[in-house]
Amino acid sequence: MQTTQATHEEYFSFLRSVSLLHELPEEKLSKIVDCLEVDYFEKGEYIIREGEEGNTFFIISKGEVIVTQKTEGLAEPQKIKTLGVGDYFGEKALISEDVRSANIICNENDTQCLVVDRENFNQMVGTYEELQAYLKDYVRELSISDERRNAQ
Ligand code: WNU
Repeated sequence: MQTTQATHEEYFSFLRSVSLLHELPEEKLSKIVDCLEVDYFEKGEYIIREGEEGNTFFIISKGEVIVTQKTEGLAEPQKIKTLGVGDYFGEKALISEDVRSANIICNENDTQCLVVDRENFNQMVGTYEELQAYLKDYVRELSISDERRNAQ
């Protein structure tokens, strides 16, 4: 997407407020804004489906989503958390080079996500060691909590 100056600044200052990206230099953040897509979702829509391949990372800029996951012995995927503005998701499939490990379902009409593709995600994370280490640790913790929960 080609962002106009006004929206560029809007997304730039929003990304600045996302704790994960706080330490990134301005120039880098500005590049991320240049290569973002903005996606809109309605309540009940699946943004990510467990088991599917995925190549994108999402940051919630408006609204709310829920995270659900298949659990051994239970017919319905179980709700594991709610995410809101400034939260992000979809990093695990990119970092572990695996399929999506949970469902992400829109929980509020007019939810907006900023979407970064794999190539730009790798550039954002790959050149920033601390960010990479932080996300890798986080992803490792997610796998552990999946096991505890008997996720399938
Ligand atoms: C969880 N287990 C699994 C969340 C978001 C970002 C961070 C937690 Cl750094 P994906 C499905 C996405 C997955 C994660 C997200 O769902 N997720 C979880 C869990 O307990 N995934 N397996 N909690 S919210 C969250 C930490 O982003 O990435 O690409 O797609 O597998």
